[in-house]
Amino acid sequence: MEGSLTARDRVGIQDFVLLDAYTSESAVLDNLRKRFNENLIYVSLSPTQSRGITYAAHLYPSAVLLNLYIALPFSYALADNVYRTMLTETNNHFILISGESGAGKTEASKKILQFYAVSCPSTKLLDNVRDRLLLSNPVLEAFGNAKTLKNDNSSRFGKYMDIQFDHMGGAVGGHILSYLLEKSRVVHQNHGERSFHIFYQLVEGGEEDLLRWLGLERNCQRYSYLVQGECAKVSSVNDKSDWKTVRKALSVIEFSESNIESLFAIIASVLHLGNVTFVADSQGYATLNNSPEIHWLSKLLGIPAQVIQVGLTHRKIEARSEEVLSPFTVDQAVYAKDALAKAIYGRTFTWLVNELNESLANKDSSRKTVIGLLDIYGFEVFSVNSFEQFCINYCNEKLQQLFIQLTLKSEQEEYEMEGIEWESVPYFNNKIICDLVEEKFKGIISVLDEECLRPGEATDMTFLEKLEEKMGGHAHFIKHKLADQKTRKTLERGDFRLLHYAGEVTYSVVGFLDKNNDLLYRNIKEVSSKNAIVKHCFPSTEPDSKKRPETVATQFKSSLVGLTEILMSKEPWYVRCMKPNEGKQPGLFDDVLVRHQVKYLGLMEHLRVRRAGFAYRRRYEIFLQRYKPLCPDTWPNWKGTAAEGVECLVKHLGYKPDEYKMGRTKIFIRHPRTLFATEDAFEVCKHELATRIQAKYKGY
Ligand code: AD9
Ligand code: MG
Repeated sequence: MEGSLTARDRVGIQDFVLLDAYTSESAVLDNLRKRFNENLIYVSLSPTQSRGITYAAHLYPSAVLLNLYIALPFSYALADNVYRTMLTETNNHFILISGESGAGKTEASKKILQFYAVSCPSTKLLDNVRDRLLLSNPVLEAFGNAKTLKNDNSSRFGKYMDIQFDHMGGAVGGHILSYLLEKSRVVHQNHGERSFHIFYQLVEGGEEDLLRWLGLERNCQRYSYLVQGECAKVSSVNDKSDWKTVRKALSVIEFSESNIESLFAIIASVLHLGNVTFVADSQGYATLNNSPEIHWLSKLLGIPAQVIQVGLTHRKIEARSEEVLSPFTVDQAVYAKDALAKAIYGRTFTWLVNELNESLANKDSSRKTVIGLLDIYGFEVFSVNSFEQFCINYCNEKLQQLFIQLTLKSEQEEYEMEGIEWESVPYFNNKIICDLVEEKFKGIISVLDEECLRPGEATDMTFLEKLEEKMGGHAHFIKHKLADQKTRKTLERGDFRLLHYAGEVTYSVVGFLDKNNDLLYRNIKEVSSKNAIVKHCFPSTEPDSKKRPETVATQFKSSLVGLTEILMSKEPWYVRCMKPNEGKQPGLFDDVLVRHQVKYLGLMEHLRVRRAGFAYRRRYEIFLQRYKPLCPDTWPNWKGTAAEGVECLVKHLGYKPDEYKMGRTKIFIRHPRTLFATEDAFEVCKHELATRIQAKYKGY
């Protein structure tokens, strides 16, 4: 009966640590369902009840926020927590937002950024920074997000953004790092997917004059690169109004009009390039009719038509120190054209990020603290998965590994190191999968790179054969022949399957070598352009142009190592996003899907560690320094060791033996309420002291 239900029965509880049956997966799931049904779709994993979340942050610098489509106030609460901790402890933090594609990471990261923009101190100068920080988002989303089958606004690049604060807490600058943009989307989209938003925005929303100048028609169907997925229109996306937002944002960010012009010229030229077609001459070589596209390409890229024509149909090779032109077949020409489109777009994206960074840069050299926000593409599984999904899912493995290291592993290791008695909680460590992908000389990336070194001989299939030979026995690698035994699902020839932490994914090797090599023919690279951005992106002499460039996967691997280093130097916070259902349906809680996520996120294990562990720990020296005024024996100058001082202090404060443990260098306090009481007493003591001082100096 509804009436007899307690509030707790109905709405569940917000803090998992306080859940009675916290070790039972069903109880956890039940709680999530209740929260979801009541639209209270946020749960936390930190002891926040007695004081509200703000205070809890102080106790738990590594608080985790779980989110089934994060509710607004709670992402603000987390942001506030991090901010206050940063100010009191004057150290750097990061918020890692993870979850599979469509789970709400980007939405959460936008809310957090908005919070900082709105709630930080305001001056004319700071407002300017705030606007730029906020407006960098629609620009990056326009160029880096696209509709996929999982999400109408799916991030197709990884983004790490530092927000810099001065000592007063004002947001004074920012810096963005971007990770591996899915360039292949420019030339190909699967059915039901789109290319990057900006193309549709320009065609749908671009002003008449602009379109005329760019030689574009207001009709996406006219552009071969926009209709591969047969869904140029998306009901949840308004390209026209998004165009206006982007246009305005570019001005506020102070892109010069000439840069904006060059930028749109590039977007348009990619569309024209997509419409270029080749016909075979009598010898089977590719020729170009003097099509209107070449005229527009020449105008927009600032390159003579003749150079474009030859560049698209020939390859420049060196023969006996002489350069000769070797003609392409039609297939080769199409390949070179697509490679050029991807390169132009990819390099322009990098240029764009650099420009945004210029605009967000804080020129003042005084010391700043930062909060980093990481919003990256989520784990994804489609019916056909290729090199792109391989990279994206590898990245998600790395982030899960970081989470494990910073929470489950380090927490338990700390108890061990400090000599605290502890019954260890077993958990699945996905390091084994990270190694399978990235290990030097042995991992999948190494095998792929090796094959890329054998042009002419190696093919996607020889790559697969090598993988099967080397990885065949690995517990997380399923090869063709063993597929039936290991997962009871057959595997096509040409596929391999990885058992990722978040589920199994079958990859088709088609295109792996090509995409990893990412070759661009020299004569295309070396043209000299009048378009300022193209000129900047394709300098006439590329650094080390003779040296073999690093492959895409290896570059990505190094950039992830760099990212891990950045994150490891900061205090971690997490938002773990969960998807309530696969169908983007409001209000539908899919038990099986949520249970799966609860499992692979390691929520149960994390809960066990948290619940059995200690909410608060501090080095003896710091603890003693702060609270010594509360005990006459330690105040003002304690003579013994810090550990003895703390022991004396907590005895005086009446801590019960099971409420705390003394480690080698730190005190561990089990429940936050114990510390809250101490902190309350400290506040009273401070107040009394201030009153006494005031009274004493009243007459002066
Ligand atoms: V991907 O890995 O970039 O493909 P995200 O970033 O995890 O993915 P995103 O934030 O883009 O997902 O959210 C996907 C969609 O879910 C949004 O476009 C919204 O329609 C929906 N969503 C996400 N968060 C919320 C929310 N707090 N409230 C309501 C939400 N809807
Ligand atoms: Mg996203």
